[in-house]
Amino acid sequence: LLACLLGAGAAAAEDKLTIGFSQIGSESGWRAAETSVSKIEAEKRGIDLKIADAQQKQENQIKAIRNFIAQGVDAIFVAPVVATGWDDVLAEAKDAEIPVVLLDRTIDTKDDSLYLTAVTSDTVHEGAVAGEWLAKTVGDKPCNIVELQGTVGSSPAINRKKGFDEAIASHANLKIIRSQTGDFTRTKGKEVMESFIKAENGGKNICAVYAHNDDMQIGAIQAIKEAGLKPGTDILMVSIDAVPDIFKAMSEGEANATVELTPNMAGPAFDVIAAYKKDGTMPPKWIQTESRLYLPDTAKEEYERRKGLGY
Ligand code: GYE
Repeated sequence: LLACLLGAGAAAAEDKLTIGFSQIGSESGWRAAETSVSKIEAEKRGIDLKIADAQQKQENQIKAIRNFIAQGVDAIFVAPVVATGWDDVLAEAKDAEIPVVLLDRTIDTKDDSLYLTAVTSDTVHEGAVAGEWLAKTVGDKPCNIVELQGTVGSSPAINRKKGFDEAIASHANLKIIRSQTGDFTRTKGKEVMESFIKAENGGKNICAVYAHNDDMQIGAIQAIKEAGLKPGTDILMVSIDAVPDIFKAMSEGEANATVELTPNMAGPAFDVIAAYKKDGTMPPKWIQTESRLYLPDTAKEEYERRKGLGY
C-alpha cells in the first residue's frame, strides 16, 4: 500500500504542469482581470503557473521567456506587448522543445511554427463592430471623430484602427479628425482627450470618441466632464473590452457602447497544452474568442453581475 501511495504521489507530481506566463503589466482593468482569471483557471486544473510582470517592456518579456526556458517549464504563455521582435527568443524556446502560446495579442513573424497557437479575439472585427455601431447611430449627420489608440506597435492597436477605418470608409459624413495613442491607460487617455478638447473648440467640434480600450475611454469621460460637456450625450462614446467600470458609465448615461473581450484567454490555452502534452494533439493555429457589442440597455445588470465575479 505504501509503495502504491508513493507511486501515486510521484505520478501526480510528475503530471503536474508548470507553465510560465510572460504578462505585459497592469496597464488596464482588462489586463488585471486577465491575470486574475489566469490564476483561477490554473488553480482549477492543478497547474503551477508562474507569472512574470514585464511592466510594459518587451526586453523584460524576453528576459522572462529566457528564464522560463532555463527553468525547463512545460509551456510558455506570452502576451506580446508589441507585434515585432520575437523571432530569436521564440526560436530558443522551440530549440528547447517548449511549446509557446500567444495570449490576447499576436506577433509578426514569417515562421508560425514558433508558436503552437494563439488565443485571441479578432481585433480587426472588434474595430469594425465599433465603427458600424457608430455609423448606424449617427445616420446621415456629419460627425467628427477623435480616436484614442492603444500601445504603438501592438497588434490590437494596429487592428482596431484598421477595422474601424474600414467600417466607416463608405460613410463620407464620418471623419477621424484626431488620432493619438493613450497607451491603453486611463491616465494617458485623459491627458490626450484634454489636448483634443483644447484643440477642438473646447470639445464642441467633437461628435464621437472611439477608444481602443475602455480604460482610455474612462479617462476621456473624465476629461469631457471637466470641460463642462456631457459624455454620452454631447459626445458619443464607443470603446472595447467591456470592463465593469464602462458598464457603470453606460448605466449612468456617460458611455454608449462597448465591445466585449473575454479576460479568460488562459483557460483554453491550458486545455490545449494539457492535450498536447498528453498525446501530441495539435490545436488549431488560432483559437478565437467572441466579440459581442453591449449597449446601455443591459448595462446595469451587466455591471452588477461582472463586479461580483471577483476579477
Ligand atoms: O484590450 C487592453 C489591454 O491585448 C487585447 O490589452 C488586449 C488589450 C486590451 O491593455 O485593455
